[in-house]
Amino acid sequence: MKLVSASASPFVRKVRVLLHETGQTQDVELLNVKTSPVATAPDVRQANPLGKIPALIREDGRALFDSRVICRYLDARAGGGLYPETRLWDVLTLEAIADGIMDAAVLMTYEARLRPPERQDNDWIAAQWTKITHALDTFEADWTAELNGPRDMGHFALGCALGYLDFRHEARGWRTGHPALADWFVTLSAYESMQSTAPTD
Ligand code: 99T
Repeated sequence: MKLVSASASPFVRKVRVLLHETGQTQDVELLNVKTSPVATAPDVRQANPLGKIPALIREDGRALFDSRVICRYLDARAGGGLYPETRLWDVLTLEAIADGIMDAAVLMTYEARLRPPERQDNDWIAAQWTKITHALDTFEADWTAELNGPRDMGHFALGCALGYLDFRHEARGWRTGHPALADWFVTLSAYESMQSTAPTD
């Protein structure tokens, strides 16, 4: 199988972390691309009509996307147990919030990188950051028990989201006001799967 990838992408990182955690890194070749919403790489367009990464090209040539579908597929393939039935709806909700943080943070990145300064909308950027801080507040207040329980895909997705905030938006200082989450992230970041998938440009 081939994973259409870029090492800066937190969505791709989720899949790569899952491959490590479930012992499948040898089964998937990374096909690294340079792509953006305004210059979609041909390999990306061919694999995913929405022009987004990750996409997983399976052995029969058919592609899977998006990252949540790929993660569920690969976890099921390996019997990885990262989506435990007994906590499934919490795990999926946690992953959805983590993905939402990534969506907002990636939109902020694109606004700053792809638009000329005079067309950037600071109110819109601030609104994206507000979504992120509300999500972080929710984790700090309501998710401690789940986050300190057995590891699941929701945890790794949140780790990838926080790692992306450090990678692209470090100056905003997400740790301020979120000390429990910051401590939790230190522990999660020590996993080999997280260490070996740290984002790069
Ligand atoms: O929006 C586009 O056209 C291209 N964007 C992407 O491919 C981003 C790359 S992160 N991926 C997604 O937005 C995937 C979202 C989807 N719901 C999923 O897979 O879960 C690149 C970040 C960076 O370079 O800083």
